[in-house]
Amino acid sequence: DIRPIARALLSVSDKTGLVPFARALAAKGIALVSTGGTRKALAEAGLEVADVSDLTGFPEMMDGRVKTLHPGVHGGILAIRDDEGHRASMDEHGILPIDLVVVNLYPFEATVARGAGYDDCVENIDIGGPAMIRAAAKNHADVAVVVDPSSYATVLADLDAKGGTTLATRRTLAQLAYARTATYDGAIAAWFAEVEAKENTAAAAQSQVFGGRLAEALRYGENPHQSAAFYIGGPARPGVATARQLQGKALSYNNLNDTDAAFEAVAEFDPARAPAVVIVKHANPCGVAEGETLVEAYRKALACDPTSAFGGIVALNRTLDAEAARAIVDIFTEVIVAPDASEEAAAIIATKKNLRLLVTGGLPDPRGGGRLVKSLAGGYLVQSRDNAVVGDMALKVVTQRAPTEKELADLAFAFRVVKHVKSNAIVYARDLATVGIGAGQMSRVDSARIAAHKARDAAEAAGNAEPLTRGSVVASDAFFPFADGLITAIEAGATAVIQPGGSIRDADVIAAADAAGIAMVFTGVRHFRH
Ligand code: 93A
Repeated sequence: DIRPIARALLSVSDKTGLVPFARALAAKGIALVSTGGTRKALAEAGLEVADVSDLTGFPEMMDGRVKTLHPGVHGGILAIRDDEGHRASMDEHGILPIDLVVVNLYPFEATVARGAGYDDCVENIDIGGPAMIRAAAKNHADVAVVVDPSSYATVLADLDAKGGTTLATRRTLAQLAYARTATYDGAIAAWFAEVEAKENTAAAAQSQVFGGRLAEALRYGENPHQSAAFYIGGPARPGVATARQLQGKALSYNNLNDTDAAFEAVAEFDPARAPAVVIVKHANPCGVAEGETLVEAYRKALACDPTSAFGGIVALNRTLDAEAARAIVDIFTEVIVAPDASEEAAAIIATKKNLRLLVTGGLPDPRGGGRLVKSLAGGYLVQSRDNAVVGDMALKVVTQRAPTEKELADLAFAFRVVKHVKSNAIVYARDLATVGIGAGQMSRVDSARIAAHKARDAAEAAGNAEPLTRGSVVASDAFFPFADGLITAIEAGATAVIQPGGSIRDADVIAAADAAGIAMVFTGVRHFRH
């Protein structure tokens, strides 16, 4: 059971003790074959060494991923020497027997340990090395395998004593070989597990912020070059997350965002009191109204800014009925969202294939809690919902004139709406309908002007002599820092004002109101929304 060694294949990453070992082998007349780096080390030491490409007829390729994976190598290792058929195959294909395989593997464990990146770790997964090691160990009847420099002495001792390796040595070496490849694969598996665990932790950390699970990958984000997804989470509230889509195209990122804005706004209006409709464009209301019926509320909301309402989102606080459905399909609308829809209404909407109809089963509670998340570079801002409701506020009359009952109703209505308009927000309202909305300006006076300007445009379009702001009330989401914004509103025709108050110039602003004979109330609560 002694096997002499005529040819040794050496392919090692750890080159410790390599040269003296190879020199000792060469001194015994053993032919040496090596892969690139190993061959170079041996040749530099003055040893004669063939290249593994002499056995394969192929160069090392693909950045070394394929160098020994070839029958010229594996046939030479796996051939059973006293099997006639195996010998015939070797002869036929010019395969030379390899009697000693000396391989230690790409340093995967060390690469991971030094904190290398993902790709670096993957590239350090040795394929050809373990294949040779396992092949040689399998064929231990004829072949000796060495996986660690600490075994070099064992092999040399056998050669010195017996002129070849003993079966006992080859079996021990085979055992060490499989133990090594098992440990190696174990380390790779453990690394994958760790990578996965890290990713899960990151995902868990994210979902802690979002409190969510992935509901849907979206085609794109706010713009086509942005990727996007919809996560559902947090305390359940009737709305876009829980809605049933009865028909229409898939909702886009902007549709979801706008639909949410519309539905949250319409939820401010108690369905037990009156039907209400909110029309939203680009996350801002462009028309809000209460009416005797839904269709009346819709017509009033639409009249506020019919230009902007084109392609808008319509939210209703009651079950969509046929009359309202007929009015809504009259102009191009992207989405309708309501607690429910009658069969007749759904059939009317069905005539517009692309129009999305969402039913939510209810309205969210405007006083409900919850968290709002906004991301910024490298972090998140988290705040509780703005669940302040004007009906709960202690309104304080600050002018000589108190608002009339009608004005008071419109003031409360306007303040409900202004909460859902991006700051700086100014809302003119009359007869429980918005008649001018100024949103998202950097100065409050500009918002007041824009709202009045839009009201004039709407009046002109409707053929009215006077803008609807004449005799309206006005709401401001935050205090007027100067009298100018208020004066703009007075010039537009507002007769009463609702605002938080709290400016150091409140006295000037109150004086301007008194001078014009208008009524003003302070809420003490601000409704910024950015
Ligand atoms: O990339 S590999 O998996 N593909 C192979 O075909 C292959 N053959 C040997 N890695 C391969 N090896 C490994 O190369 C050996 O296990 C050894 O760790 C290393 C020796 O390469 P060199 O002689 O070029 O330093």
